[in-house]
Amino acid sequence: MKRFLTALTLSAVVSAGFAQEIPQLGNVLNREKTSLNGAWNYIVDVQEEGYYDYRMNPTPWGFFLNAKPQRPEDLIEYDFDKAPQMQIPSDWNTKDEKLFFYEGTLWFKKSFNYSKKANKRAVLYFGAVNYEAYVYLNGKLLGRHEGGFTPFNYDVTDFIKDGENFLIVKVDNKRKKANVPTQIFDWWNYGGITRDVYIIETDDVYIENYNFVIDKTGKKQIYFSIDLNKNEEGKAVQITFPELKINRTFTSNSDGKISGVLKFKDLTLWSPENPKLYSVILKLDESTLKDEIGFRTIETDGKKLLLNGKQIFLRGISIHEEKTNGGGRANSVEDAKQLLSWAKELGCNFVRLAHYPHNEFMVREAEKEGILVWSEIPVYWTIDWENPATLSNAKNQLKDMINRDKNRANVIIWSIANETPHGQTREKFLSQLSEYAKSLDSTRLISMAMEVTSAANYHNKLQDNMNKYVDVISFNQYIGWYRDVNDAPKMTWEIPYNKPVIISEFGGGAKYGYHGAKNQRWTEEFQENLYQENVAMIDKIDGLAGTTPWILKDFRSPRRVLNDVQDYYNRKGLFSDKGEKKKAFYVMKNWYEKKKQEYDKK
Ligand code: GCB
Repeated sequence: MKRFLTALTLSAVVSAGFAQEIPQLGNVLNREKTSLNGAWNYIVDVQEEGYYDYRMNPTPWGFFLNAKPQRPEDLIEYDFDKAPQMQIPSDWNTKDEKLFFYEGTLWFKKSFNYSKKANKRAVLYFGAVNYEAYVYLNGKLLGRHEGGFTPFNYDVTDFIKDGENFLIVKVDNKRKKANVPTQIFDWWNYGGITRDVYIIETDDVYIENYNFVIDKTGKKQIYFSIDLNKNEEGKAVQITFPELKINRTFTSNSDGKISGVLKFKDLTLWSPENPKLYSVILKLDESTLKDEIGFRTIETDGKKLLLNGKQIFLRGISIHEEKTNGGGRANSVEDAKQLLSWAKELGCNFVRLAHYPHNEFMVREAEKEGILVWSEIPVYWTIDWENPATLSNAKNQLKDMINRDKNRANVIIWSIANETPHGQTREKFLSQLSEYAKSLDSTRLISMAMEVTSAANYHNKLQDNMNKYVDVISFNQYIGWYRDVNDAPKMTWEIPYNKPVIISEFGGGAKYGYHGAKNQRWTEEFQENLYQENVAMIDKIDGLAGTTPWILKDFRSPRRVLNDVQDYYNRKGLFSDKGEKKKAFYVMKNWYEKKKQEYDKK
């Protein structure tokens, strides 16, 4: 028998226990916490039976209740405890072969024991869930989150119990026009709880986030700001940088904020050559929060890019967040180390983390290893420019990306889009994103991957009205792949803006181990020749400040269907998906060695 639902009971169920998502907590990795990673049960729910009744109305009897038959005659057509398990964090596509191409809904359940700590708050944190999540604790809805690559958290102090608890997450990665990214994109739509899940234990009043930045004018001082979770006046926060001999205490204003200046005698700036980080300890009441902070400046001077006041060339590579062997979402320190070690072998001092914010391990590991970062939101190709909900979603993802990584010295560029089609609605949308990014963080550079729109008579002119909204002009070009490689030597370039230029993509595909003539598509020789022609061509571009060729390694994409060659991999990697180096790797490596020598002499 189907159960019918009145409007009254539905609203009662949905609103019962609805907890607001709270502002993102910074520096989660160094907070006191309990991990909820590990085995979770999952149910594949193609028609969202666990959410909608047979009239497509949300049902109060959904899977989030984790119901069990109470009497022999009870009908309950699901049982999490009999459902298979999956290790979290992960993507379902590579964890269950039946789900390789699946895009839709899965329900995840984790039962766990918890002992409530006296006078502590409990904050439930997700590093990322792709794409949409409904989160329920002990049968009560905490909230809905949209966007697959940024963290979110709920205050669950009043929902979590001493003893047995169950957490249920409905995850849906169906493609939709209004989403960010939208329906089409050239990477695998890995679904699931793809990053870590924690319960963070905090005091009632805690440090929500903070920021430390060095003075650009060369004065020996650090500007800082600290946000408390509550608007409490007079809370004292002690800031200690032991190595810099800084130990000061400040008190919050009535908005629960503290800002000020810290003077120091001398410090070593963070740089790729010497990625110096300083320990900082923030103490509020009896709780301490530690971090490692680096200081550097990044600015432009006409077409020059200056790191710590000195001209730099960004020897970069684009990277997708995918594991190095067998694919799947990369989500651990080990994954980050592996990917970055390949970038270092190539001679890189810079990575473009395409096309969405990567996990925090990746950014922190790169910081430790002296690798600069371009971080991006998935405003990619044909976004639904006129939809206000799409804009606010993009803004949220931008805010969450910046809030998570604003203390990382290696992040120098926030990218707000990739290869978007020109037009007024796009300009309105992107200019708002750019202004928003600047309002959140005025210490970094803004860019976006643009395209060359006119290339008559081998003359490439970059014309994009968004030029005034970026600090660095970046563009993608595929001469040799989507256009004849023999055109490369004839090409001239005009970038009519007085700003540094990054070639944010160039490249072409090759299947590792496939050899032949240099005009034979998919051979390593074809790709090698393409790279030779490209580096010779782009070296002549006025104001060139860096490149991030496409891409470090072959990555999965549903758009790449050619059997025996692509097999659902985009083959533009310099490494194969298994980590074998293709011939083009050495072309790029040699060119980067040359560029390094050229800039070391400056
Ligand atoms: C691009 C996109 C990138 C694709 C690449 C390709 O311009 O930005 O996401 O994967 O081209 O391989 O065509």
